[in-house]
Amino acid sequence: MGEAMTRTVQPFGAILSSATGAILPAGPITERHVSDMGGLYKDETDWRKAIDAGDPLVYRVDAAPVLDAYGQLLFSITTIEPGAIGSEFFMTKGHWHTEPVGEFYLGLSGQGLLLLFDGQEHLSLELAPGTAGYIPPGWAHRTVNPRTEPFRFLAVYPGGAGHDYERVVREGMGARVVRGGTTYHIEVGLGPRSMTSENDGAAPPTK
Ligand code: M6P
Ligand code: ZN
Repeated sequence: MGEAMTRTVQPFGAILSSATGAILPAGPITERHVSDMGGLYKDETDWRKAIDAGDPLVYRVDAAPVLDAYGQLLFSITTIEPGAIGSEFFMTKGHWHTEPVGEFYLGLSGQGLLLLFDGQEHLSLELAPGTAGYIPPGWAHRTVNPRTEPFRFLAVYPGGAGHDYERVVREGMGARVVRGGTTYHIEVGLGPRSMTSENDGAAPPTK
């Protein structure tokens, strides 16, 4: 009685660096290289060439030391390096949550795009320092760096959210971000590798 909840994590303060992406105290760090992105890029030949050319780092996730359990709030900084595979910019794998829970992103440095896909409709939002993106339950999410400097953002999401990466490999994200114009072009299409060209750009950042 009285033991309202098991306290699995003590309260703590943290320092978040928008310059390096580090979180102190540090939790798990995940690095994804080109070779970790199988089945995700439009052009598999270019993807293999990039692996042969040194398999560079695409992004890194610095997580805070919070237990991934129901009731907790996980937070992390993702740093996406500048770069592209063929014409398609460096990006995260992207995932659906396996539980019906949302997520919150806040741009920290550089500028990037948040792609959202509910299985039918896709949306893209620009993220810049001070710009937030809200991801409702049921929307797959991927971030992309179409610029020439690293793109960093903070993510906050509930413990136990679960990450379904396979569905993104199977269904794609409804859109791809490729080189085009002065910055980028958004190619629209449902299948992971069946794309038709459409509109340029995305919603402008709210400054
Ligand atoms: C954000 C969050 C994390 C995610 C990371 C990289 O930090 O959404 O949950 O792991 O981005 O994205 P992905 O897991 O799709 O590779
Ligand atoms: Zn997520």
